[in-house]
Parts: sequence; C-alpha cells; structure tokens
Amino acid sequence: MPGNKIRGFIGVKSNDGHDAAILVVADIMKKGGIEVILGGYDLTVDKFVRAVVQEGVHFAGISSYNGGHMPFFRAVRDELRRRDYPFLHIVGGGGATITPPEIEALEREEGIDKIFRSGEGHLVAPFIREHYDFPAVNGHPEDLLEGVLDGNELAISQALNVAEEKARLESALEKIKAGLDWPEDSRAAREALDRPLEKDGPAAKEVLAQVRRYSDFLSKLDAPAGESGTTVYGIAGRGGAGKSALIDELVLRFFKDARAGRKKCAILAVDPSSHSSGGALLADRIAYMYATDKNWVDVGRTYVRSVASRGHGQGIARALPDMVKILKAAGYEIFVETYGTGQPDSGIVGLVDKPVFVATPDIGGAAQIAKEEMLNLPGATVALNKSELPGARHVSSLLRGRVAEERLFLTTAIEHDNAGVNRLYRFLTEHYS
Ligand code: B12
Ligand SMILES: Nc1nc2c(ncn2[C@@H]2O[C@H](COP(=O)(O)OP(=O)(O)O)[C@@H](O)[C@H]2O)c(=O)[nH]1
Ligand SMILES: [Mg+2]
Repeated sequence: MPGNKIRGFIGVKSNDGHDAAILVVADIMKKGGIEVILGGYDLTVDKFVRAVVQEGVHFAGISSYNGGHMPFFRAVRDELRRRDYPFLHIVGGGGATITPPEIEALEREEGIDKIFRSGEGHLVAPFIREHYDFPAVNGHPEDLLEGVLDGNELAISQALNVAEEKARLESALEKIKAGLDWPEDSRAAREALDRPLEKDGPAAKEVLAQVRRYSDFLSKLDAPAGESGTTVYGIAGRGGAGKSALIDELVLRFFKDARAGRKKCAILAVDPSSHSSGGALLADRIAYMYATDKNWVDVGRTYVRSVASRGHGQGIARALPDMVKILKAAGYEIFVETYGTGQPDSGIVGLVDKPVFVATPDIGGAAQIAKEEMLNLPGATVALNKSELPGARHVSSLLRGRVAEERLFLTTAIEHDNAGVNRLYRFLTEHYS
C-alpha cells in the first residue's frame, strides 16, 4: 500500500496571542510533506477539540507561551478521549516557557507524545513522519453509515477521511498503471517502492481492493437525483479576493435568517498542495471567524473541513465530489471554497448548485475579464468584492458587459452588515421558504 498522507491541526492555547511560532512550525510541517491546518490563537479547549474532530487529523499540535500549559495539554487530551476521538496524539511547544521537568512530566502521559524545545524545529517533521504514518480511517467504513446519516461529527469526519483516502489510492493506482512511482515520502511508500510496482502485482491488487471497499461504502450515501434537499454553494476566485471572508459573512447571515430554520451549514475549503513536498498549509479555517465561534453562530450546526488539492487542478480536490455527497447525506447546506490561482477554477461548476465568482477591482482590463472561465458561463453570478477600493466602478462597468445586472453584486466582505453582501445572500437563498 502507498504510505499514508499525514494531517495535523495546530493552534495556540486560550489566553495566549503568541501565534508567530505556529506559523513557523506550520511552514516546517508543510515543507516536511505534512498537511497542516492552521488554527488561530486564544483557542479554548472546546474550539480546539472541535477543530481536531472536524478535520479528522492524525495529530493535534498545541503552542503555549503564556503559562497554563500543563492543564491545557491535559484538558485537550481528556476532551479528545471523552469524544472518542480515535487518534490521541498531541505534540507541542512553547520555547523555554515549558520547563524541562514539565516536558518530562507531560511526555510521560498518555496521548501527549512530544514537546519540542527551542532549537528543535528541525526535529518536528521527522518525528511526525516517523510516528504518525498510519491510516486516517479507523475501523470499517460500513460502521460509519448510521452515524453519518444521524449527523454525528465523528462519523462524518471519518467518512470524509474515507473519501480522501479513496481519491488518494485511485491516484496511486493510476500511477502504478502508468508505470510511475507514487510521490509520497513516507516509510511505507519507500518500502513499497523497493518492490516492483507491476500493474497486476500484489501492491496494486491491495490498493484496488481498498478502493473498492471505500467505493462500496460511499455508494451507500448516494441520494436519488433531486432528493437531497440541501443546497451547495460554490465560491471561486483568485487567492486573496475575499472568498473566505465572504463565506463567513454568508454563514453569519444564514444563522440570523429565520427562513433557514434549524438547517446546518458546512464549509469545504480547498487550498493547494505543495508540488515539491506534497505537504500543504491549510489556512482557510482561521478566516472563518464567525462560522467557528460559538459567540456568533450555533457551532453545533456548523462543520468546517479543510481540504488539500493534492495535485488536482481547477481549484478543487479529487475527493471533493464524495466529500460533498457525505455532507449532503448528513443534511448540511454546503459552501465550497476553491483555491484560486488565477487559473480558471471552474472545476466546481458541475459540483455545486449555485456557483459564485469573486472578482476584485484589480482583476485587470477587458481582456483579463474575457479570460475568466466562470464569467463566460451562462447565468454566472459574480461578487465584485473589495468594492470600496478605487477602480471598482470601472471594473463593474466592464463586468456588466458579461454578467446580467441582477447577478452582479458589489460587496465589501470586511464591512459589517454590508448591503451588497446582504443582497447576495438574499439572491442565493431566495429558495428558502
Ligand atoms: C515574539 C514574542 C512576542 C510577540 C508575539 C508575536 C506573535 N504574534 O506571536 C509579542 C511582542 C506580540 C509578544 C507579546 C507578549 N509577550 Co511575548 N514573547 C515573544 C518571544 C520573544 C518569542 C516567542 C516566539 O514566537 N518564538 C519563536 C518560536 C518559533 O521559537 P521557539 O519559541 O523556540 O519554539 C520552538 C519550539 O518550542 C517549538 N514549538 C513552539 N510552538 C510549537 C507548536 C507545535 C505544534 C510544535 C510541534 C512545536 C512548537 O517549535 C519551535 C522550533 O524552533 C518570547 C521569548 C522567547 N524568546 O521565547 C516572548 C514571551 C513568550 N512573551 C512573554 C510575554 C510576557 C508577553 C506579553 C504578556 C508581554 C506584555 N506584557 O505585553 C505579551 C502577551 C501577548 C499575548 N496576547 O499573548 C513572556 C512569557 C513569560 C511567561 N510565560 O512566563 C516571554 C517568554 C518573554 C519573557 N521572557 O518575558 N511576545
Ligand atoms: N479591503 C477589503 N479587504 C477585504 C475584503 N474582503 C476581504 N478582504 C481582505 O482580503 C484578504 C483576503 O481575504 P480572504 O477571505 O482570505 O481571501 P481568499 O483567499 O479569497 O479566501 C484578507 O486580509 C481580508 O480581510 C473587502 O471587501 N475589502
Ligand atoms: Mg480563503
């Protein structure tokens, strides 16, 4: 079998704003081939553990500089255990603010694997690759079915891991068939590569059997056409256009909207993988300020999952259709955020019910606009975000040449209660009764 893709979530403990270190550590992990989800600072135990569960990661990483680390590390571990999270693996650091005797005490405890000291940054990625190279799916996928349909977050999280694993193994299989190596740098992969990868050899057969098991499970979640009853919104556009900010604002309105009733809301956020390392820095979750905060929304009814593109083009990931299917089966309204690279990220068009292209005033002239794939689709919906910036009037007049007036929205996602965002929300959700 190809080696496992390792995912982690890292963040800073509550009452602590020292978030520079996790950025450094996240970069180290990404360069080390690990997919790392960046949490923010001042995370409560509940927010931290919710992120770990929803993201379905192999390990949790805690950074702490302001003291209080002993109870915090333990509380995260205890809460993960209480929620039956299958992977109890915590790492962390805090420079010299965690003393050597404290490190020894913590590392002796179950679930707290390693605290890195100052100057040990180079040990982080090798430690993770050596210790957490295990499958992201725990147990039999069939056992997840009931939990997914019941909306159980742990079952959904494991099912999303099944979708990612299936996609990864399918890619591996295609590579074997084409006579190529698989690209992952892990112990198992290296061992596997010592054997010849014939397309009908034992390694390929093993992968194929696993893909079939995963496909069988996922096919049980197929809803008859038109019967899912939930809506999938796709938000595409270049990096920095304000897609995450806009989604967060839309989710906030969703929770203020009486028409939405008790509906639940999920976000699938795709970010690119590194071509050189295979790792990824998934930083959208941190931008969903409202959607992940119990002071703003009912976090029991939001689900945020970060997805690495793993080399798939068009702004999405290969696993995305299955991931959408799982969240639909669990009854969520879904927002999909693509990773914009300036390339057309039209990959979401066939996947979502309501695609929105997010443009900005610096999009360029008429020729650049003409090249944007999504603007050329019939019935395109466009948010011209950052519309308070100079150039917005000019760009909006250029866009009016391509997009129907009633489908063009001038938004400022960083403004509270922005009128353009309000109009976009009403337009997208006009079918809510
Ligand atoms: C930078 C810094 C700041 C910056 C923070 C910027 C930011 N956005 O993060 C600023 C100036 C804003 C700041 C503010 C404060 N700071 Co300050 N700050 C530091 C400083 C100088 C460096 C910390 C750092 O980022 N190091 C860089 C990292 C990459 O290196 P490292 O710490 O060696 O980490 C290694 C390992 O531990 C490990 N690691 C770390 N985290 C993680 C996580 C995971 C998952 C893993 C795997 C590994 C890992 O990886 C690294 C590998 O090289 C430390 C002093 C020091 N030298 O440590 C004080 C320090 C942490 N700050 C301190 C204090 C008191 C404060 C303030 C309260 C000051 C004040 N009175 O206003 C505020 C509080 C801010 C807040 N809201 O929490 C004290 C804490 C004292 C204590 N705990 O008893 C320190 C120790 C300084 C001191 N000696 O007094 N601070
Ligand atoms: N000036 C301005 N900045 C915005 C607006 N919307 C988002 N931003 C900022 O643009 C940056 C990128 O936003 P983000 O939502 O992460 O973009 P994404 O990469 O498309 O998801 C952030 O610093 C936002 O605060 C806006 O309407 N006006
Ligand atoms: Mg984003």
